[in-house]
Amino acid sequence: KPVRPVVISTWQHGQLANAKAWEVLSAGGSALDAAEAGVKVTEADPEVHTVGRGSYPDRDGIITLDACIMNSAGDCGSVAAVQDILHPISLARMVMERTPHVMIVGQGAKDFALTQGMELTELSTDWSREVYANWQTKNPDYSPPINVENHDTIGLLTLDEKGDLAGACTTSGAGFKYHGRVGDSPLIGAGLYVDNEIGGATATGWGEAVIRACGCFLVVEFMRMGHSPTKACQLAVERVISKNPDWKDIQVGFIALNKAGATGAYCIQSGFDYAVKNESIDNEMLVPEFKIE
Ligand code: SD4
Repeated sequence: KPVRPVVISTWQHGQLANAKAWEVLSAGGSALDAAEAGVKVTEADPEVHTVGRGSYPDRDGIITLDACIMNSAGDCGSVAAVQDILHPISLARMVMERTPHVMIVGQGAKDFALTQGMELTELSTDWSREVYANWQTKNPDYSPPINVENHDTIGLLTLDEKGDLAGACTTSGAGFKYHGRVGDSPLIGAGLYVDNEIGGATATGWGEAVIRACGCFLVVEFMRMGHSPTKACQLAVERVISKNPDWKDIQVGFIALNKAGATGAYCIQSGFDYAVKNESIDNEMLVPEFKIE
């Protein structure tokens, strides 16, 4: 009998992404198509300043994007530090489906996009130019911003009516990062991981801390050991904490979805929320448990 579909995604912008993903799932679409369609909404929205067009630039004033995608067969595709591409998630899917590779970065990713018929898009907006000008005057000596507001990735996980799982993750990364810096979000196992036998997980927050712990792979492995999605996210956050002495100054959050359709999340500190849409939760914002106030 058909499985009840589920969509879960990070932050407030997850609601619009979930609505789109749900449309795809309700029409019998695949988890993969739903995940891609969902996060494309966020990528195209210039009001979301941490994903796609109209994002925070890097410290050279350039918007560079990271994204990855994974399907139920365990295939994955990823792009990092890519410029002038409106939908890095679709480009990541093309890497997965049309090349023998998993990850293509920088100029190579942009060149590949052009060969696949994608067009270049101006990603800067008046807002992103202004925020950069302000940042330059206030930060003559650069130091990376540690916490929260300027890095709200969208990670989205789907379960379709066939019972297959998929996930997508896309971001402009940490605001005012070094040019060429790559975070966790396009790294399979760090910012996203899906194992169709077990479940999927995706991350948000300070990517360097997530990478050190192989965060999302770890969440899935904890689910494999029998833990609930919430408990698995908690255990992974505890691992992140143990590997990052500065953990009190950073945010890291995980969300997870298991094969049975159960969802959960956990984060280091308050301030993170996520959106769930399934047969009983109508795209509500939920607040995970966290380690410290
Ligand atoms: C990064 N993890 O590039 C991303 C940013 C993010 O919520 O998730 N923000 O480090």
